Amino acid sequence: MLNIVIFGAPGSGKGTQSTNLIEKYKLAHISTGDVLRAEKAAGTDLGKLADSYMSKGQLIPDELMIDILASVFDQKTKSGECKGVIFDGFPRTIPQGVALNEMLEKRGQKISAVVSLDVPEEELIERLLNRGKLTGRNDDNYETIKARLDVYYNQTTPLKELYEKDGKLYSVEGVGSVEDIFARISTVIDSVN
Ligand code: B4P
Repeated sequence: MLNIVIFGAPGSGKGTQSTNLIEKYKLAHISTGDVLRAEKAAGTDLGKLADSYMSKGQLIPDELMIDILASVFDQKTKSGECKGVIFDGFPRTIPQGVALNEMLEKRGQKISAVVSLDVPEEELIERLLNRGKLTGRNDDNYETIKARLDVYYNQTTPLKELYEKDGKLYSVEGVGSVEDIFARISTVIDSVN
């Protein structure tokens, strides 16, 4: 199984690139952000709780996210038709990274590659402000974007060291056209596939 983690700051293009990657490589898409937004839209208790963190640019507590992960993974891979999974927005903390490794190990699998999209902060802010204008997403406003970036630098980037040590980290320039970036990521995936 091809298990790809797509890694990067908010607005780095994780969701955008995942949409194309799942088509090309026949992967299931696990976007924890999408899972939480769907819960919010359905008005569930989890959705209400998640929104109270997301609207402030904070992460949902690890225990909750880790619980959700295994059930979403099993549900998305049960048909047996997909050739692997793209993890979009998970892991975001070291405990989530450890939990992902353990979950895959239990199922006789491992991470194939971690693709990190590098985008300068000014561009991230511009992209997210634009998306906020287009979609009205309540975490795409300047104050919340700044909080999300702080969370990314403090809680998420330490994962890079972990994956670098494992020899799994591939940094990709995340600026340019969506197609060019897709081609760069494809080169990485082809090299581990
Ligand atoms: P996510 O839904 O994961 O959202 P994101 O990181 O903000 O955005 P993403 O990176 O997918 O967006 P994209 O660049 O594709 O998380 C939202 C929130 O959910 C988090 O803040 C947190 O509260 C919570 N959450 C999620 N997972 C969690 C976890 N594991 N643990 C705890 N909490 C969790 O797109 C951004 C914009 O850029 C788009 O408008 C796009 O069109 C544009 N764009 C993309 N590529 C471009 C390019 N090449 N050039 C120009 N624009 C581009």
